[in-house]
Amino acid sequence: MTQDELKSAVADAALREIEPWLDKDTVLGIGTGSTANLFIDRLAKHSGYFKGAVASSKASAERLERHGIEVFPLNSVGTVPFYIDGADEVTARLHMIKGGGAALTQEKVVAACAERFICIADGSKYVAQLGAFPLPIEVIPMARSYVARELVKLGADPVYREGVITDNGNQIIDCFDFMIEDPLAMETQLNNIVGVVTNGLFAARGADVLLLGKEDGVERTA
Ligand code: ABF
Repeated sequence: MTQDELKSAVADAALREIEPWLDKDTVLGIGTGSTANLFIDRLAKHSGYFKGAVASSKASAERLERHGIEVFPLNSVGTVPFYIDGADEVTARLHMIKGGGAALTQEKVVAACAERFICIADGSKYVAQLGAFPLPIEVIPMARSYVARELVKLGADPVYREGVITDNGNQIIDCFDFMIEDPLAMETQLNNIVGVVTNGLFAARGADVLLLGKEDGVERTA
């Protein structure tokens, strides 16, 4: 199976997971990236069965709207029953690195407002330890150099993601060579650096359900 076929399989599985809970008042939290896009495309076929969505990026909001799915501001919705999104890396404890697509802050906010976070990922994203994928950090632009120096002190090799401006008008630093032994502790430590808006570790609020696409089918962990 190709990586795209594995992503399609988990998008289908996520739809099956939430289908019984959809009703005319349901507003879903929707993530960003190629796996989330496949889920959005499937969701479009069920658009009469739920109210709409909150999106974690402009790109996802546009894709939802193109499918005729109404997009609501998070502030008007409060909480969402499900947040469905991909990951760059995920562990057996359902901790993740996210933000390869630079949407980590809004992803973390919508995830925080979700009763259940369903992570959908192809098998290549499954790791024993987080960190081979460079950890993204969203920073306020004027703090970029300061934050980078602090990241070096923590053992990372920070690289400015040139040319990328987030939906919030900020910049991204990617931390290379930064294997993470304790994701919970590191998430807090990174949040404590002044100028950091969000870091891409999702451990304090990890996923509740992982749907992992493998050659022999979709593996569900909860
Ligand atoms: C989002 O999409 C991100 O947090 C992560 O960076 C990415 C996963 O990418 P893809 O689904 O394209 O593999 O969920």
